[in-house]
Amino acid sequence: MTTMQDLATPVVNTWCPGCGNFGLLMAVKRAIIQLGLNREEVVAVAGIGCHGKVIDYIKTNGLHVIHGRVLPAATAVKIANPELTVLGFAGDGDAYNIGIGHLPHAARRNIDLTYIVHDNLVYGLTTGQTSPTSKRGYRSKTTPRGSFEFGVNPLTQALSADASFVARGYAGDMHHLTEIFKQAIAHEGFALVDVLQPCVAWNRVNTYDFYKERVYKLEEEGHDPSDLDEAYRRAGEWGDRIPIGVLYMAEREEYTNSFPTLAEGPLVKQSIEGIDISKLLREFH
Ligand SMILES: Cc1ncc(C[n+]2csc(CCOP(=O)(O)OP(=O)(O)O)c2C)c(N)n1
Ligand code: SF4
Ligand SMILES: [Mg+2]
Repeated sequence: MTTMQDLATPVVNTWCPGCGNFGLLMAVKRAIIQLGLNREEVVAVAGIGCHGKVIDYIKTNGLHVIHGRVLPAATAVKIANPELTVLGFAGDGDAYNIGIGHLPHAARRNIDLTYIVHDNLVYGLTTGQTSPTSKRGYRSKTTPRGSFEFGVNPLTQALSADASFVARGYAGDMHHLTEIFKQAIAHEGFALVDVLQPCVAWNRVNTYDFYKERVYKLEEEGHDPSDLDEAYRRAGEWGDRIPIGVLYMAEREEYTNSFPTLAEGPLVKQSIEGIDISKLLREFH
């Protein structure tokens, strides 16, 4: 049985006091423990940004990749060994700017990954620039007169890419977020969990107070996650009311289950005896 102690690391945490990442991290740990996962069988893949430090603070396998490339790296890990639980951690800049091209492909493949986006609606690590999810009118050092672009809506993006699991969580409600993570990890296929994660250092608009007044739980309003039309409608809500919970969930064939090379088991367990890779290696000389 995995415990909180097992998942602790000796690394000093450098997130700002009060950062929403703390609630998110705790919810991930609780989900791993409550699902009975072994830390040796979990791989956390993280991008570059404040969010990326998450893998320093959780004792599972960890892979810190370049900005925007969480999904390709996580996909490779899952293909190499589908027996692993693969969690991708990205920022809103990471996932929806430089990395957005990977989202529809992971979604249409329905590869069994849980993609957790720390959505603070700002570039945190690089000191507060406007991000792709920043709302129109958002003022920062890169948009001092207010952004005149409309923000990306991650939920409608994922729905239109045929993602089989789409959810939004809130880092200020750790218990609720834990339940969402548990469902996302248990879901056999690609799962996006966009997490509203207050950045107390730079984002003075989307604060804990802002969300406290607005978030409501989908399940408390009888939302049916199998209803795609309704999922789209709820995904469009932002303003006085912001939904959190599972918007959409569907059963669909998972990618590695139909991957021909994996029919004989995970690649890492297949014998490479008698396979000549010298020609391939020469290409890298
Ligand atoms: C290819 C590349 N482009 C740009 C950067 C610079 N950079 C580092 S983190 C970052 C954005 C961070 O914002 P986000 O992804 O939202 O993460 P947060 O810090 O908010 O968690 C950028 C642009 C980089 N490291 N690599
Ligand atoms: S800059 Fe923002 S996102 Fe980064 S650690 Fe500080 S509060 Fe958190
Ligand atoms: Mg960010």
